Amino acid sequence: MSTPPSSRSPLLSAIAACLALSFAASAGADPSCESGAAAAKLQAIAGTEGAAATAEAAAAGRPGDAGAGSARAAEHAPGDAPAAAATPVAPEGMVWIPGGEFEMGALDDDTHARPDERPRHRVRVDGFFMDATEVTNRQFAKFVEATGYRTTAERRVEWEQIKKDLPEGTEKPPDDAFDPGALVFTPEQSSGDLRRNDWWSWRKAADWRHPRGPGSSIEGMEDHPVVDMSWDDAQAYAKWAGKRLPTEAEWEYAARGGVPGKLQPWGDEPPAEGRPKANTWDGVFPGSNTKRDGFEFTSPVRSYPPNRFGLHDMAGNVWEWCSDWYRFDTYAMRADKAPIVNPQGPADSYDPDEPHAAKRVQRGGSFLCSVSYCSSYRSSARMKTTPDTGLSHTGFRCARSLPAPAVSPAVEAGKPG
Ligand SMILES: [Ca+2]
Repeated sequence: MSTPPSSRSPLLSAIAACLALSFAASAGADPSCESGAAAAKLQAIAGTEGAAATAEAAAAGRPGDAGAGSARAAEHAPGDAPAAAATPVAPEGMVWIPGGEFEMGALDDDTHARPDERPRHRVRVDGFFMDATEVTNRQFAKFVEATGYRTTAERRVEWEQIKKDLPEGTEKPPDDAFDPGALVFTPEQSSGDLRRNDWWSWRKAADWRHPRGPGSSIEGMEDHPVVDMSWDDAQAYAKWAGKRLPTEAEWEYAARGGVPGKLQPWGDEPPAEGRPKANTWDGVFPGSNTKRDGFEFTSPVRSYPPNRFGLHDMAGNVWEWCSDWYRFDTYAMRADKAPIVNPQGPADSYDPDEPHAAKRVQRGGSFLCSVSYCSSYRSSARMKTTPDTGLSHTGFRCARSLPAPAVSPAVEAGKPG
């Protein structure tokens, strides 16, 4: 059974390391493999305007079994609803996700689920388009080439932005602590103590082109997901591409692929059994990786079979940003209002683990998720991270709504046909 990861934001971690700070909120917390979230913050500091970064831990959940009986019976196969309508033609690289209703959140007998994944509740989403894969280095490079965009990790961190996520009275670190950079996964430097979340290192000049820091590159990795993405970076790309980030509800609905009551997008079989189904951490995290799934770090998108909606890597590879603010009690607030229709997330953010930091939701887990630790490749697992945080296991994919129905000028003006 995994404990709730409560990773400190990367930026905060870096500052803490620099100042030998010890944040009470993080003490004793079990940073998940994704605690890279902490690293994310560092990155965030380095870059984005505005947001204070913090990254966190993920939660895992299993849609599952327990109330499974009733849950399964109650759920509509996604796709049922709009099935009668013609399937819209998806833009290149996207698939149509038919609207429907589903049970969002962890199943009753999910022993890995964290409190923020409950209670499970009914949600309805309209149909939408979703990228079949995570956004790749090739795709992101086109965006940067066209716009000259500089990512959060490529910008110097602004103290005024980061300090609002820190305990009051925190001293300003030396100037060089604000140089551009990002948190990089460095398992070789970890003590192996899962409570310490010490497998992330702040590397100056680490960014999406240099995911492992200076000297590394993405040459030959054009079809891998772009990483070190802050929420702000993801938003900028989506806007340029004429798309948007998916809501958290859309994301989970899409990940389940229209199959209710399953733990992961591919079903209930553990990732370590049967043929490889996703890029997760094989072995004992973070000390050894058997590469059973073929990869130690990121993998080219489409390396594993898609789910029933045609979506790849909805579990593992890289974490994916959603548009929603994160609150630990989002589901609790919905409990008596089901079914919730097209939820956009709460109006603000609150994470008891880091109450100063406003965070956005991430989903899907990454290549760092192991069954022995965070198991966030499960479809109900939630992660929370400050929007200016990007880590070497964090990327995104985009969604798009159907265009608004065309309205005849005559009708709009109230004129007779
Ligand atoms: Ca993913």
